Formats: sequence, structure tokens, C-alpha cells
Amino acid sequence: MTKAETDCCGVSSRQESDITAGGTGMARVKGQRRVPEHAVEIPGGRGFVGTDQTEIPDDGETPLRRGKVNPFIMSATAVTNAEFAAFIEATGYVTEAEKFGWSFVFWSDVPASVGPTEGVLGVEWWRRVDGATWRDVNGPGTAEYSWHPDHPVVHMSWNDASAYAAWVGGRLPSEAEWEHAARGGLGDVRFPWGDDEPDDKEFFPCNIWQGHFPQMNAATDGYVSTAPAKSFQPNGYGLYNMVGNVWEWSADPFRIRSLKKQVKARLETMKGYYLSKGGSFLCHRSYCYRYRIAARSGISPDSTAAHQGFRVVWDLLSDKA
Ligand SMILES: [Cu+2]
Repeated sequence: MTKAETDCCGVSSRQESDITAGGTGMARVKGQRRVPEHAVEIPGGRGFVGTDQTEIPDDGETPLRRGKVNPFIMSATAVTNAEFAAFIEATGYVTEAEKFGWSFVFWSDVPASVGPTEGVLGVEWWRRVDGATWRDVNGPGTAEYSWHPDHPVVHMSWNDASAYAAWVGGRLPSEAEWEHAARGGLGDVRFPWGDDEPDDKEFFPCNIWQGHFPQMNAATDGYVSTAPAKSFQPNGYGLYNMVGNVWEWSADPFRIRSLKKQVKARLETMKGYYLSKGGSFLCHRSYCYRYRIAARSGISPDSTAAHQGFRVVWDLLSDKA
């Protein structure tokens, strides 16, 4: 099994398309605290992580466990294009998709003008597109129709996300914080709204795939690719699109507590990878059931794709500080 085959709707590394990854050259920008108005306070408590009703055991979803989570502040939405543009304008930061000169775009979003592209073994719907960036989302010259200020910023590497988080004086959430926040006070539930399954017909609580993947995108939920960061119903803590829409980076290295030989072997190939949560607009129960809170994905920190974003958390300031 190749790495790509284990990661249905995602690509886990740049190296899979025969590209030699260079240094990441991350430009850390020391920031003041820039907490957006939409940010919400997440209460602390004994948060749930994982599940006992696993769907993809080899991803390390089990067991269900509990641990203390301190209260923190979280952006109510994934970081938007408008917010990221302010960061670029202020700092001149160059994203990794720009440094490498390419990123992964879903096949049906690649414009004809791009010409033939290379795919990724096992996940051929991901095409390597030269010049695809956070602004030219689908490739060179596509910003005019593919870039929307209120949509989540995409083509974000872990290094890009960390640089932005530092600039706003925050950080990426741990898995425990992300799951605790996503549960919105509901406890051991499958989704941010509870346990009801999206059904492709009437119940559309988030932006995922409808139709036959990857050929036919029915977009019955209203969105072919990303939806505005503030769309669908927020969860109990006021957080939007914790699952579906775009994958969100966490601060945690990707680890799996499994003794199975094949899982251990796979982990060996994923050294230095980071954990991503929440699934994306490409997930569907039939082949990539990762829009569940407990679902997980491991990706190399310099990888980028058109469904990878992030959100930021801030520690509460102590009164004495
Ligand atoms: Cu998926």
C-alpha cells in the first residue's frame, strides 16, 4: 500500500509526485495579539478525544479518552482569504506553494488553460498545478473567479499556518483542544451537531461531497468546492465548519498508538508529519469518512492542496500579566 492510498481525499506528501522537497525556510514573524472579532472563548473542562466507535482504525481514532483542557480562545471560522491577505501585505511572507512553484488542485477545478498535469498515484484526482497558490487557487490567472475574500484560505502548509498563527500572536490548536472545541459541549458525539448523518438528500449540515467521487460532483449542499468560512449552522460554541469545507492543521505531530505491524510501518514513512483534522469538501462517507470529529490525517509540514486550511487559537491572558 502506498502512502497515498491510505489518505483517500488527501495527499500526504509532496514527494509522491517525484518532487524533491527542499528546505522550508519558514519566516517566523513575531506578532502582537490580533484576535479577530469573531473569535469565541472555549470553556475548559475534561475534554473528549477520539472515539470507541472507530470507522478508520488505522488512522488512530481509538480509544475514546478524556483529558483536562484549559479554556482558550478560538477563531470562529477557518482563517479567511481576507485575513491571510492582511498578513501577506504586512509581512511580505511567501507561502510554500509559491516557493515550490506548485500545489495540488482537484482535477475538475483545473482550468483547460493549464494543459496536461501529473497526478498522484492512488489519488489521481489530485493534480500538480504549477502556479497554484493561495490566491490563484486553481492555477495561474484563476484568482478572479476562484478567490473569495470570505472563503477559507487554502494551499496552506503547516509551516504557512504556523507563521500566520505567530503573526496574530496565537498558535495552532492541539488535537485535544480542536476536538473539545468541535464537540461544542455535546460530549462524545460523532459530529459538531450531534450524531445525525448527512444523507446526501435533505440533511446538509456541512460542506462535503455529494455524487459519485471523484467523477461527478452533485454539489447538492450548494458548494462545488469551498464554502464561505461562515456558512452552515455554528456548533454549540459558535464555531463554523469544524468539519467539512477545509482540513485544519493542528499543532500536534502525527502519532498513532497502534501495535499493528502495518500501521507501524506506515508511521515510519510519516516521520515529521503533522496532524490535520476536520475533513474537507471532498469527503464522503463512501470513501473518505473523515468529516467526523475523531477522524485524523497525517501530512508533511510542507505539503499544500486546495482543501487545506487552518484556524488559530489564543491562550487566555492572565489578569496578572
Ligand atoms: Cu476526506
